[in-house]
Parts: sequence; C-alpha cells; structure tokens
Amino acid sequence: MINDNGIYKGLLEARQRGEKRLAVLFDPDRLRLKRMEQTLELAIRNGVDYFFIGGSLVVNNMLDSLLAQIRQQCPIPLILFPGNSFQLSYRADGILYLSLISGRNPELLIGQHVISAPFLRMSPLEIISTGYMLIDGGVQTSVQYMSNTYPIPAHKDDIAVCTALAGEMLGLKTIYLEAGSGARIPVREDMIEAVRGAVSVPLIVGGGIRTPEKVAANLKAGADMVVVGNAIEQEPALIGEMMAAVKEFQPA
Ligand code: 1GP
Repeated sequence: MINDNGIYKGLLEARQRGEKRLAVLFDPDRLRLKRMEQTLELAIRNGVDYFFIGGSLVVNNMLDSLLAQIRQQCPIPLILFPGNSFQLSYRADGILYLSLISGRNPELLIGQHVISAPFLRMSPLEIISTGYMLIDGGVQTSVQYMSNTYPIPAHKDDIAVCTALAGEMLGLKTIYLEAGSGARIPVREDMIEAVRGAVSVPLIVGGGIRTPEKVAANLKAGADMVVVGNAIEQEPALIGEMMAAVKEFQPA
C-alpha cells in the first residue's frame, strides 16, 4: 500500500474546484539562515501551499536537519524533489517520484527508482509519480548537465504534448514542465496551454519564474501549480505578490 498523506488528493480536488497552488523550492545547499526564517514566516502568513526540497546536486548533509527545522516552525507540507536517490528522508510528507520522460537516460527513467524502491516502500512518504519534462530554458542548467539528457526544444510544443500524453498513459500522476532552476527563459505559455489541453492529470510548471505576472500567466495557461526557487530565495517578499496572483484563481 502506498501511503496517502492527502497531498495528491488535495491536488486533484483543487484542480476540480479550479483552485491553483504555489510551491516554494528550497535547495538545501543554498540556504542562508536569516532569509530562511523570513521565508518561512512569509510563507505561513501568505498561505504557501507546499515546500519542495531538493536540488540537482546536494553537497551538504543538511537535508534531515533542514526538514526538521522547517517542520518545527510551520505546518506547510514538505515534498521531496530529489535530484538523485541520495536525497531521501523520512522527515518529509511526500516525494515527487520523478521519471525524466523528456530524456533517454535509463537511470533517470527507471534505474534510480529501482534503487530507491525498497526504501520508499517502507517510508511514511506519499509517493507521487511524476512525468518530469525538461524544456530548453535558454541556458544550460544543472539538471541538464547532471541528467546527461537533451531538453525538449522550447518551441516544439508537439513533442512536449506527445511526451506528456505518453507519461499520462503510462499512469504517471502528474506532469511537471521544468525549464531548469535559473532558466533564462521559463516555459512558454503556449506550450503550457498545449500540454494542458492534452492531459488531465495535474500540471506543475517551474524554472526561471521571477515575477507574479509570470505566475499568473502560467496559471491562466493551465498550470495547476507553479514552483518558484531562485526568485524567492533572493527576495522572499515576492511570496506575498505571488500568492496574491495564485489566489486570484480561487473560485468565488
Ligand atoms: C523548479 O527548478 C525550478 O521547477 C526552480 O527554478 O529556481 O529558477 O525558480 P527557479
């Protein structure tokens, strides 16, 4: 039995009601304590929906203590967003079980999953299988280099659509369009719209999103959840404006 901590159910229900979600990404390697406190405080005050925790390469040993620290200070669900099978911890609530379906690297399509399966099977984490699609963001990002895969070209909406369709038909529970952390060009709204029109599972979009306007545009194009890392890390006060953009979509 896969654990149900209510995360995926919550996502599906939000989608049915036409509500949108914002996740703030924490990279355990890049936390500065002062900003962290401020970020947590703003996240609680503005009702951030999830924290994603992970990075393409985590070089410190902070994952457990980071999760414990956040958990102590706030009730926002913690979802692992692992770059590899070393970034696992029982202290989170869930994990995006990412299969890099835009790439042709078998390790990231199934290899790492086989390695982590027994650990996850015993864990209290909710496992959310995710079709992870890397889209060209105009610069070579860590995830591209580390995954040793080519991203889908930014203007090839048809390839993105067919990839997402295949992911959904394989039974993956969400599709994640990722331009890569620090992308110069985030995923285009046209591509989001095309993918949204093709699949019905929840659609997550992230990478290079820096403004509340882009958050709003992505949600309007059909994303169910937007993920923001760098921009909030550099300017935590953006949380308020970005959450305001998300709340615009709440049904009356
Ligand atoms: C989550 O990798 C992104 O999908 C985060 O990207 O750090 O550019 O917001 P940014």
